[in-house]
Parts: sequence; C-alpha cells; structure tokens
Amino acid sequence: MARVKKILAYEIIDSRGYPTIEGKLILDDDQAVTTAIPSGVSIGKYEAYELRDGDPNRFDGMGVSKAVYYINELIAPKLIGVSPFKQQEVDSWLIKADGTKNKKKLGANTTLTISQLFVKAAAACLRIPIFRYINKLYFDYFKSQIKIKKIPTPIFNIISGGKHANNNLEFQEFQIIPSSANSFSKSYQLAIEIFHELKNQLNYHNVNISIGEEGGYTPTFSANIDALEIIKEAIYKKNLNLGFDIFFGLDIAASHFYKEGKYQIRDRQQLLGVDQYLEFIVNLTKKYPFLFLEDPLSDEDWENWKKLNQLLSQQTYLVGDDLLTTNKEKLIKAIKERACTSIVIKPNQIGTISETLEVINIAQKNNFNYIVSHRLAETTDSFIADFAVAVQADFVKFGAPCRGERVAKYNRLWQIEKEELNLK
Ligand code: 2PG
Ligand code: MG
Repeated sequence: MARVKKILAYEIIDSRGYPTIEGKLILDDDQAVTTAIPSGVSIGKYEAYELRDGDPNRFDGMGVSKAVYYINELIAPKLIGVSPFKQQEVDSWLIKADGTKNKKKLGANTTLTISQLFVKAAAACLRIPIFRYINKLYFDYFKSQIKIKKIPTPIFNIISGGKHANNNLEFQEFQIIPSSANSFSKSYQLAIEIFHELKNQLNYHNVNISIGEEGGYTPTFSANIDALEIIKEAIYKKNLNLGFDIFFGLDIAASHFYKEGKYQIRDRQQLLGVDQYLEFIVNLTKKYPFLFLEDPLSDEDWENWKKLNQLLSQQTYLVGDDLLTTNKEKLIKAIKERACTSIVIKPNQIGTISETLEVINIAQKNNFNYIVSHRLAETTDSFIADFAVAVQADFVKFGAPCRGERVAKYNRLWQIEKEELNLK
C-alpha cells in the first residue's frame, strides 16, 4: 500500500475573502489529494483555537502563514513514509505535539488540515468514496456499524442576521427544512424554489434582496418574526404546506445579544428577563412549526437551557452549537444534565477527525441527535458533505442553496444520492 511522499500547505482565499489553509498530500504512487479549512465568525467561547498571524501588514492580520509554516517545516517532514491508514496514530501525535487543551500552540486549522488529508489519502488509496472510508474508520474505532441508508435531511438558511449580516435582525439564521420523507433531490429542489420565491416576496415588499455570506438574504425588518412571516408567504405561494412539506428552523446564536442575564431583541421594546424571554421562545414554537432550534439561549445561561428543554415539545430539536462546540466534556455534561437534545458537529471546533468521531460516538450511544455543519467562511471543499453521510447525521446545514462554496456541498450530497445510494 502507498505511503506519504509529500505534504505541502499554502494559503488560499476563502469565501469571505480572507486566507485559509489548503493542504496537499502526495502518495508514493503519485495519487494526490487536497483539502481546505473553513472558519467561523460567530464563534463559541470553548472552540479550539484558530491560528492566525495577527500581522496587521498582511490581510488585516488574518494571514495563516504561521500555520502553513508549521505544516511545511515541522509536521510534514515527520510524516514522510507514513501509511495514510494511520489516522488515529497521526491524530494522537498531533494532539500530543500541540499539548494544550484547545490546540492553542499549533492551531486547530493546522491540525485539521493534516487530519483531513489523511482521510482523503486513505480513501484514494482504497479507491472508495470519502464517505465510505470515514464510515469504515468509525467502525474500526468503535466497533459499531453505522449503516448508510440515507442522505441527512438538509437545513437551508435563507435569511441571515446577527453576526452574519449587517442588517438589524438579532437572530442569525432563519431556516427552512423540507420534510425528511423527501429524497434529497426533492428537498433541494423545493428549497431552491422557495429561495427564489422569497426573492419575489422581498421585492414585492420593497425589501433589500442582497445576499449574505452564507447565501441567505439579509433584509432589514422591524422584528425577527417578520422574517418568518415573509418566508411563510413564499412557502404558501409555492402551494406548499408549512408544518407538513416544510418546517422552520432557527439558529438564534443568542450569546450575541445576551447581557447580564437579559436578552435584547427588536420584537420587544424592553430588555427581556429570562422568564419573559423563555415565554417568547416557547410561544414562537407554538405559533410556527419548528423542527430545529439552535442556541436559543446564551452559552453562559446553562441552567435555563435545562428549563427550556422541559418546556419545548419533543418535536423540536433543541440544539447546542456555541453551547457545546463539538467538545466531548461539554457534550457529556449536556447529556447528564439534559440541557438539550442535539449537538452541532463542526470538525474545526475541535481540530482532528478522530476527536470529532469520538464526540459523535458519545452522541450515538446516548441517543443524542447530531447535525453536521459548515462554517460561515468556506471553500469549495465538499469534505463535510461526505463526513455527514458517513456518520448518518440527523441533519446537515450548509447555508443557502446559493453561492459556489455552499452548493459545492449540497451538490456533493446530490451526487452521492444519485451515484452511490441509488435513491430517487
Ligand atoms: C453557526 C455557524 C454556521 P459560524 O453558528 O452555526 O452557520 O456560523 O461559522 O460563524 O460559527
Ligand atoms: Mg450556530
């Protein structure tokens, strides 16, 4: 079997216009794979560290030349001649070489580049799709088989606010979720049709139709609820049934508007105390069919997560992203204390594929749902789509069905459905 001949890293520019790392691994049979690393903007406090140069004379301090140097000069020379099947050993070695709790020394962007390259190289070696190899890797690690039966249900973010837009909405992502009874291709089609109809509706109401960094529209409204209402209109215009064909989802990312025990949203004139805010959220889930509610509370407000978890209907997934940051200890705590029912999985929040799979294994064993997600700043690498299929995530969220770096992932899911799973 082939071994590593060369590993090379360099800077490329991501969807936001800032540098990120692309890595290339060449095997001694001359097969080559590449991978690129995404980056978040609304970042959880406990995420692993992303190494940036901080040099104001280059890319406003956003360069990643230090991380590139670490890979090319310190890490790559040690991996020449290593088998690409040594995923666990290589990931453990990276974790040890970093030696900190949050990858502060090497950077999670540095370690994840190597980790993803090994996955892709091993799949290339076996001449199997990346998702099949990750699925096999999961079995090798945990001796538990995840059967690949479906494409995860997609969540499409079609209006953006919060830290992801410069409009006035506090909520970060207003999402539509086609019924999971659909094939992926049907869901994709419905989402695209609603997305275009939403543009008509925004035009009709004389609202800005610019799109934001995840491809969703970024309108200004007098309340967050207006964004839901206009999406509802678009759904009805397409003769679809909200609550049957299409469901709502929200990434509220509430940590960003939580201050000293209070929540401030434009839907209410006064600052809301926790009880009033919880009442607002629960009423929202009664008024609209929500399947998915991500970070409705601040990551500092742990006690009230437990409260909300009891108040919500079982139909709504209560999801921790900023709360749990793909972190094993946080997940174990959430399971034990019943703080929520679901976790967002983002490999760059933790820094290696082995650690990401470990978090998924804990979720699996505890019947905790998991959602595989992109980041705001992306590249056209579709690795995350293969990853989501491999672990049979309950949902995926890759942004709007628009913009090259988003549709690269959705198109990959579509391709897997057509070519590999033979589902219609
Ligand atoms: C989120 C993500 C992806 P970011 O909060 O779920 O949409 O955003 O990449 O900025 O953390
Ligand atoms: Mg989030």
